[in-house]
Amino acid sequence: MLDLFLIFSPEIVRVEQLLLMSDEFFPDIPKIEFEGTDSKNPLAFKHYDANETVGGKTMKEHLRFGCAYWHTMRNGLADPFGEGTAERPWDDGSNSVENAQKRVGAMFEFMQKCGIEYYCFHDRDVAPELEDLQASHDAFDAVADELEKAQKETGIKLLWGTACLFAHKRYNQGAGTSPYADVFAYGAAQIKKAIDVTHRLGGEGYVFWGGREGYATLYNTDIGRELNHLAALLRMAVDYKKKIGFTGDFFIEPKPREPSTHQYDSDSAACLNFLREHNLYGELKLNIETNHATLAGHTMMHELEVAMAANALGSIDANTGDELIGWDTDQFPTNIYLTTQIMLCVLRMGGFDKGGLNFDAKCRRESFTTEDLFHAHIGGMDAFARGLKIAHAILEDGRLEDFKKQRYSSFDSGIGAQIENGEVSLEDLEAYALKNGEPQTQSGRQEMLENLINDFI
Ligand code: XUL
Ligand code: CO
Repeated sequence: MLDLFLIFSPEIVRVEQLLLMSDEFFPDIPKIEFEGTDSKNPLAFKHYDANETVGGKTMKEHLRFGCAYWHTMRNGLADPFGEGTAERPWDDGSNSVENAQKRVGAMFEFMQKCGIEYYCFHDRDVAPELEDLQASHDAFDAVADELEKAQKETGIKLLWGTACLFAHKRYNQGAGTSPYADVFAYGAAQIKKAIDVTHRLGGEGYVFWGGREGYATLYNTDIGRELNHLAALLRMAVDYKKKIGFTGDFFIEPKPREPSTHQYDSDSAACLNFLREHNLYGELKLNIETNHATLAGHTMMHELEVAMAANALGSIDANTGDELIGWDTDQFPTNIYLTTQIMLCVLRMGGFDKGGLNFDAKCRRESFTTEDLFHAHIGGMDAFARGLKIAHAILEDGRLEDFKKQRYSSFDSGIGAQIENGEVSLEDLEAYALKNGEPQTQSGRQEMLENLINDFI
């Protein structure tokens, strides 16, 4: 179900009576404060206290929340069966640079009021695509001037930028994997410009998500050639990054399908294999999104653990999907088990370096007011604050990690250590097994460990 295709043609409902001659875009909403668990105020944090310390770091340092420009500013909340419903009074619905520049004010006021310190964008969410590439580049620069000013005024930083290589009709058969070399070149030009602007704005990272880097039918597709092209594009981007001295991280974002029938970066394992095969391992880390994991038939924890095992977890697109609907619903994360599992991974990794928790999430079509944007982000931030505290408590307690360590302890010494160190052959192990007799195993204690997690929730 093509959700994203609608994101970039927002049908913003104009509510004329709400148009205010004021600098404030959200005049009725105060700055969101932490009020604690006794508070009944829906516009307050109950758990997220930015400066509260958890295990030697403040919550905001641990969580590094990011706000997605495309959902917060550009998503009209249309669905495949109906037009957009979102009330965004500041938006005149036009494709003008002035309208794009005005949105910057709304975005930054929103983030300031929520206490969100990072944001993420696609080139085409912040600035319009105009009649030709040069005009689009110029529009992007003009909006970047506003973004730069707003960043300076507020201290809000860019978590990552990216290029939208999936919405325009030229990318109908892909960008880096398009069978048309001129489309490949156009996509490369857009990436170059988006890296330039991300660099200029001090971005911590840059994301590659290829919604159309895959196929709809194999009858017309040369997979080997397409993958080589995609790798060539990423290699050029890596070279360019080094050339201009951009020190942010590059992230690749797995998703199995939607809008493509099959997307090459389908899950963590496929991305890692692709990076290794094309000598790009180490140059790009992974940006893992919960709803994409679900679509891939994995849990979020699975995707994170696979990335972490390869030392390649970079950042997280924090959202969730509706298990019944079955497409990328990009909902705000409110499930405490989910946020606990995510934060267990993040803490065990030693925290984010340049990544963060970007809310790649939108309000439901039914939740069309500007106030709903606040409820949605407050809920996500509180859910992650709880996940952080719970995960920290579980790790402090130590029983979960000790159990896992103990489970593998036969590899810490003796024959196990020799196996891990590559010191034994099949013949050696045959001799060992003949002598050793039938091996013993112990319970995996899944239910006990699930109960242990519940004790902390
Ligand atoms: C699409 C998606 C994208 C990427 C950036 O499902 O997640 O918004 O995060 O292109
Ligand atoms: Co995403």
